[in-house]
Amino acid sequence: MNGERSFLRVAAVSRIIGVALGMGLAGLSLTTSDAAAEPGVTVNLRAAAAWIQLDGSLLGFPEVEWAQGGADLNGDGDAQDIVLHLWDASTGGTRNLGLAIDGFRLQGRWVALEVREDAQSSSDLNGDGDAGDFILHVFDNATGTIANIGLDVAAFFVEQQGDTLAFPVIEAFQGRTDLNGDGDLFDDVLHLFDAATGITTNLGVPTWRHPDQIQFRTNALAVGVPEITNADFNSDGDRDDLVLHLVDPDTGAATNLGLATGAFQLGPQWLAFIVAEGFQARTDLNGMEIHSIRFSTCWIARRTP
Ligand SMILES: [Ca+2]
Ligand SMILES: [Ca+2]
Ligand SMILES: [Ca+2]
Ligand SMILES: [Ca+2]
Repeated sequence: MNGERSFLRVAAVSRIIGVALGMGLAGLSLTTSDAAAEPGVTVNLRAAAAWIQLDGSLLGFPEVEWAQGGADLNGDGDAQDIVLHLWDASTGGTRNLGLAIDGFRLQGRWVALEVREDAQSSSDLNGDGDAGDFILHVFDNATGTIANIGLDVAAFFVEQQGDTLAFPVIEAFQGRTDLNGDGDLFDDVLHLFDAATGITTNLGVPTWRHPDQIQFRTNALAVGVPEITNADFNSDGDRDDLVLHLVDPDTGAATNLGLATGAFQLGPQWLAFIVAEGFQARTDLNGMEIHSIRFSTCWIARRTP
């Protein structure tokens, strides 16, 4: 399971920030000065960072304890953790969140971070009786407070729209709980967290932990739903497909488009996606009768206002 998590983490990190995991373990040395972030001045944060993500003026970087003089940055008595720090270029201040993480995502006011139970004093942060989970926390950069959401989530797949965060919760790690009610424990199930109210909602829609398979825009979520642990959503006689669904974040209602897709993009006005004939009942969708999974047909739909 850790191998799976590591693979997903590397893929997601590369996508989000374009920096390979592990780069900078010997120290972040971008700079010539310790001065504040004035125009034309580079600043050395003097922190060994595992990777970085910048959103606006806020820079997030997990600091590596063993590469930072053996400092115990999360106060758990060892120097084996990577601990999330935030640096605000508008103030020059660095904040140590004091939590050992596996991933994080900066999006505006809210910072989603995935705290490792085993690296955080072996604490059971989701209350499921073990200390092997990676638990979603949300930091409020406006107030400086942090909330434990108590759910096992891969933070790299958190999407945000305003104050609402959308993410998959992993059944197998969340107390082995069947979160979509289909009788198995194999699913990653879409949830929402309203950071303004603190309310979590289980939408019951299975998702796939892969880049861009959850996309969140105003009043809509586009989700690639895997058939393999669920049902034949595109009615082509197999359960090998990833089938595009649209979910209303307000009501939780899911609309199955009944089409196999791997690539899609949800914008403010349009939904564009690719349908592979080979995954769609080997149907000729462009009048050329090739039925390829490699050469696919492009589709676009206008969203309702
Ligand atoms: Ca430590
Ligand atoms: Ca636990
Ligand atoms: Ca299930
Ligand atoms: Ca199918």
